[in-house]
Amino acid sequence: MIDLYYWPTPNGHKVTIFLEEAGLDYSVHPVRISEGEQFEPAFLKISPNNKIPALVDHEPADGGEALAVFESAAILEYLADKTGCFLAREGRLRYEALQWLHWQGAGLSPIAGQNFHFARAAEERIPYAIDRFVDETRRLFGVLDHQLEGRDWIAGDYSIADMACYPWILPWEMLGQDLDEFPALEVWFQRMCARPPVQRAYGRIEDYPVPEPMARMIRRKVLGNTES
Ligand SMILES: N[C@@H](CCC(=O)N[C@@H](CS)C(=O)NCC(=O)O)C(=O)O
Repeated sequence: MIDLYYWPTPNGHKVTIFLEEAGLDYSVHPVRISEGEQFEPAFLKISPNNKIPALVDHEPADGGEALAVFESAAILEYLADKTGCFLAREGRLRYEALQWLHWQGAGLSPIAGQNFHFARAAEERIPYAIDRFVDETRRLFGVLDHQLEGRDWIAGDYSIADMACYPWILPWEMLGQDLDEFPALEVWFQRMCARPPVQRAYGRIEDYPVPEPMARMIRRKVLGNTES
């Protein structure tokens, strides 16, 4: 059994997508990050950087004691290696997927996160910061669009690279972007939205107090709810 420490944010969705795709048994432990639960000592033992997602695997592949893993990219790599799914075990395709996994971990996710913060969450409006992160998000969307030209998935077969990038492409309007400018990215995005495990992962939002603009957007784009 896997214990997942989670809140329905883009970094949280990356892991529920994998768990749903692989059909693994998991139990969700909500960490209310807006209420400071990520700073509780018990959680810090699992995730010392005070962030979700994190997991504890009670049946690790080496048969040893329960194993805790934090950082969404590390979790995806761990689960892929454990199950043998969604990441080549060796060879070039493994490194192709890993480079895009790390590209999103070092670039797309933190830049999009800062974009979201300065454009939508910060109390003070700082045009320089907003412009910087919106422009850099646009550049990164362009890089991924270019990679997807002539490909169904980011790196060979469907992989943890796709699962990791998707949650930060999904809120493109909130990030000041227009997917019409990125045709290959848009087609890939629709391909991701159509996957039932992705829809199951995002269906979890109904059990959480996800703020309305975000919840409406997820219902419309992923869950196919035309009324919201
Ligand atoms: N690099 C980390 C980022 C995780 C992250 O930023 N998590 C946010 C939610 S999306 C969080 O837990 N924030 C709480 C805090 O910073 O105190 C990962 O990919 O797992």
